[in-house]
Amino acid sequence: MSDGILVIGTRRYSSWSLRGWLAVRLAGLDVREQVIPLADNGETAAIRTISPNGKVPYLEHQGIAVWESLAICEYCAELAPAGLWPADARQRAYARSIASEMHAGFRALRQAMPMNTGRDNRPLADGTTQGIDAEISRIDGIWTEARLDFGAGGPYLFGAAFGMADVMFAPIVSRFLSYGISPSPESQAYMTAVRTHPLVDEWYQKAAQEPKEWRQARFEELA
Ligand SMILES: N[C@@H](CCC(=O)N[C@@H](CS)C(=O)NCC(=O)O)C(=O)O
Repeated sequence: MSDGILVIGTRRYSSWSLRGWLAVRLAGLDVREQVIPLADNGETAAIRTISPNGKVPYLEHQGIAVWESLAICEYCAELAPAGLWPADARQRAYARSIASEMHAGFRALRQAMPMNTGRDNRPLADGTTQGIDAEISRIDGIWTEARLDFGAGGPYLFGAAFGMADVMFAPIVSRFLSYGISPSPESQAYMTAVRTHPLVDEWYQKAAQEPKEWRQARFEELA
């Protein structure tokens, strides 16, 4: 018997689900997974009956309910045997700040470039706006600064450990790869490290196995 359930949406598109799933897997929680195909209109009825905010990811672990990806990250980090936030206070503050910045922001980019794990290196036909470019530049700045200041021990934002800040930015890496965004050399190396992380790769493989009927024209036909 498992300790609960993690409810996620279509892996191909659900960027927030990817964050929750990575956090749960990194913490090693023994929960079963329920994948609910996302509805075309962004209001999936089945999710609304399960999750208090009507969204995925939604976690129930040992009778405790947690929703909102960042809250799930914090819950998992509390339970993780090795720290999923950096041990150093200054680095931890930076990691939490950028994770919160991600959770609350980058709306123009997220709207224009929805996650689609099946799209590879194909820029938007209409190009990007100033607003999107500013967000790309800020993300590139965050990754570059973290890598240069804190990342010496390994390929991730804070070195060897793939932690919660990486979890929060993993779907952005996916978008940059899908839409052919080329940031700084430091950021590009970081993107490769995230994409090839075993858990991220597992997510991509499972996404590729999802039924074709779950695909949505609004994402697939985005030029
Ligand atoms: N702020 C939420 C956002 C979650 C979210 O928007 N999830 C989307 C899927 S990626 C969702 O459940 N949308 C409702 C739907 O498609 O029915 C979080 O951090 O978890």
